[in-house]
Amino acid sequence: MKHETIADIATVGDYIARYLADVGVTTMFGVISIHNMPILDAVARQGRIRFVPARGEAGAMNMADAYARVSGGLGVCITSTGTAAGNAAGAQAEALTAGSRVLHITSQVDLAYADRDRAAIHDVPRQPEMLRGVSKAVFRMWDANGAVGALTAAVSAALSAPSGPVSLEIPVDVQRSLAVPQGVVLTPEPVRPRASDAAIDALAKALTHARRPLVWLGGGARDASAEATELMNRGVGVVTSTNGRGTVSEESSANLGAFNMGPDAVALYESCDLMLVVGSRLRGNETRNNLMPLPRPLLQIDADASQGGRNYPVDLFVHGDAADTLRRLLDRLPTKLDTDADLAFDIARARAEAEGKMRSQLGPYRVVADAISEAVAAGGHAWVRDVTISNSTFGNRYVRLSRPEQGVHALGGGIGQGVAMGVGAALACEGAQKAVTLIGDGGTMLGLAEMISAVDENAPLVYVLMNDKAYGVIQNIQDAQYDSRRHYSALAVPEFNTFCASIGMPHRKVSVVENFSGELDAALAAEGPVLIEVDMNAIGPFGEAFAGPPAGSAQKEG
Ligand SMILES: Cc1ncc(C[n+]2csc(CCOP(=O)(O)OP(=O)(O)O)c2C)c(N)n1
Repeated sequence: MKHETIADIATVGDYIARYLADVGVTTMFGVISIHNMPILDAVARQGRIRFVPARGEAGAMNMADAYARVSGGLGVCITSTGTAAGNAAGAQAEALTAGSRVLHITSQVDLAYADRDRAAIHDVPRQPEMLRGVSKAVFRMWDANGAVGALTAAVSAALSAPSGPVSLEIPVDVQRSLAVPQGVVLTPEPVRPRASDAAIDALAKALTHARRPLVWLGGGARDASAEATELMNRGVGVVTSTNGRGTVSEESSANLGAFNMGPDAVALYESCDLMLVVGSRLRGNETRNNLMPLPRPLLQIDADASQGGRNYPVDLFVHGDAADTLRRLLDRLPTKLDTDADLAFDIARARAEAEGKMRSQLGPYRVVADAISEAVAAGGHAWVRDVTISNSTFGNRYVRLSRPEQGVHALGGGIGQGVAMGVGAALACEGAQKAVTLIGDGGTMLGLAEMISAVDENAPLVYVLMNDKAYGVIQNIQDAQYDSRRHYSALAVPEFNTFCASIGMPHRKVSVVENFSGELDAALAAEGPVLIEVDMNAIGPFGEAFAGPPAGSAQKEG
């Protein structure tokens, strides 16, 4: 086949830029370096992809991750060799935890020096091993001939179920080498494991016998919104993990959402006679370290066969893609299951009771929770959260989501990722949508520089900064378990009004909680990023101190 764009596609770097644009990448994030310039120079010359220069690789990776979650497509992050790839590793651990469709393009020293500890600049001799720990898969592009294969393998692996971040090392001399004709670029079709008919027959049989069945949707079910919603409409109750939120709209009365572990949930589970877990790890911090009793029989669908029964013994494990398996299950079920007509009501009541208790725990901050909840529902905004008390209490469950793509949070519990996640989420927002991004002052220190990226990109984004001038949750744990010895937990932070002024980001301060709603409306109406600082020391404490679960049990984001 004629290599029609040979004038533009002189090097492998040019080919990589073209390949990414051809498979639909419109935005990518990273930090430029001598080791990735053949690719980034081509990206700029070709002008088909918006490159977002982050201030650090951790931020770039968080942006790509959040972009992938909100867009439902591929998030691309590009870093340099060694330290730079390492800088992205913490953020990539989060992408791995969440199963995000991220392509991490990193580089390598010249091939003759790679893996040999020859002290080339930027070299880390065991880089693939470092990447392996935080990647679903790791590939290397060895030469120009293999460019199409390496890119296809990496993109396909990132998108295929179970999805996850994939690292692709491209030695810098390979990037610079002459491209060879590779023909037209075709977008790789994600590979999805197909469950056997016998397994789906067994699922159908169990469900038709249940009177009070529940489905528990995890992050692996995010692509199965239509199927899960149809299952609910046929009479199955819904509960989700935090990462599975919005797979079924949380406005539905038969959806308990992520109020999945409190006493009201436990009482509901006791009254149910089947649970079907779809694409969920049943994480320790959402199941009392797997000790919370769940309804029996317990059935599980997962695209990762090795997850079968890992955290709870199951009565039936089905290895398959969530959407495909649920679709074929629906084909076998009657249009209305013979289930208890009170189930939806009982779920709605359990949710209302859990919400009521949570609102009283919030004290004055229920005003903040309500205003955000209303704004996110009205605007269909992305709801991005760092690890802060306000997220552990209301952000993770109370602010209602109607689509899974709205929800972005640090699932693995690492602080400091919210600032950059807000940027990536904002750049994936469409129309009038914005990324409403909840952050704490402590966590913000890790990602502060990416606020400048937000300004540079004019990202449609509202930061809600809960400023208590402390690692609040750590202090609460110190009060509850360490006789109030508050070591290392009151760190100085900038004056945010002057900081914001210096970077050109509008700043609004809320010292009287009743003003929050008006400030949020104004920030949402503005163009580009705005920071609302909630002065928690002026407003006062929560109704109840949040100190995570009791010592010795699974930690909840502490
Ligand atoms: C990367 C990382 N380092 C340390 C921790 C431990 N940790 C959990 S919460 C927290 C404090 C967060 O403070 P802030 O952002 O101010 O939120 P607040 O607790 O005050 O609501 C720390 C240090 C963590 N979860 N992740």
